[in-house]
Amino acid sequence: TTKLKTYGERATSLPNKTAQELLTLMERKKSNLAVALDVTTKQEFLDIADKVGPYICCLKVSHMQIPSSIIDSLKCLRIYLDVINIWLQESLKDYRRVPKMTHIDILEDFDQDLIDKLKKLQKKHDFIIFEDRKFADIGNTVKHQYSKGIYKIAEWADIVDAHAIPGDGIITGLKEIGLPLNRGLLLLAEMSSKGNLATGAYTEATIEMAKRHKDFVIGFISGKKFNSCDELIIMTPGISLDISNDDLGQQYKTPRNVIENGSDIIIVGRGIYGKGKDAVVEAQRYRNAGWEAYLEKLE
Ligand code: 5FU
Repeated sequence: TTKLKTYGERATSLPNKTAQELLTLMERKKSNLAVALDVTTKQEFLDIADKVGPYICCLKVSHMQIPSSIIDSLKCLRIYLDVINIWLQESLKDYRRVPKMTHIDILEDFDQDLIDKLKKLQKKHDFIIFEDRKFADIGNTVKHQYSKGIYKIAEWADIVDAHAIPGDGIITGLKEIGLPLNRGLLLLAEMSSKGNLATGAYTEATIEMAKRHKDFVIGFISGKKFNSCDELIIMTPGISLDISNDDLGQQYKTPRNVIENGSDIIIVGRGIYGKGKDAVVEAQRYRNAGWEAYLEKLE
């Protein structure tokens, strides 16, 4: 059997700059740990990011919380929209079904301070930022969701992810924005939650889609490596050293379980910052578990 390549050796096998940077910094920091920072206040977010920063290769952000000042503006906007809606209902009596679709994340206001501080922490600790946005719409819509609105995700997130369900257009749309900025995309080929539908033929079709966009798609969210594109990066959520599930369908495996199956990066959330946990102690524990499993695989 041929010897497995190290993260560093694989860095040059991918055309995408973010992928190269990620693999290189994993080797440099000796870490294949990503932290999923699902907390709801800015202070908590920045505190934990600073604490775990030295031990991680990637910080995963989940749809930033909206500050209360913006919620207030949104409430005003909603009243305004309601008025328009009543007017529309009146004027379009013949057309009974007035569409009420919103893309709230295309609104233009955001406190830039959090992003500025996050970028400073990124410089200080040297990690990649992954916004787990899970885009899932047509190319033209996701393009706007990626670059505009409150969050302007493309300006600060090195990596984002997308569902394959809309077809190739979702990648083409995101690519128009992301590629000129050297960003990378992950496709959700599998999910960790109980009863999820990303299996079998869906997973296979997702892999084929990734292969058609190797300049921009750097890998997958999945629990295992896929033989037909083993150079792509596999990031795996649903990781715990202590428990096997939560109350809402999450299913956990250990770092060793998934790295043996070809995962490159373990994504850990509540296992690190959950109730009663010391984030520094846990980040070190998961980082060691992930790195040891990787070294064993290389042998
Ligand atoms: F795509 C996926 C998935 O299939 N499972 C996940 O759990 C994403 N996730 C994310 O990983 C989820 O949204 C959380 O941000 C994180 C797991 O957090 P935990 O606290 O370690 O369960």
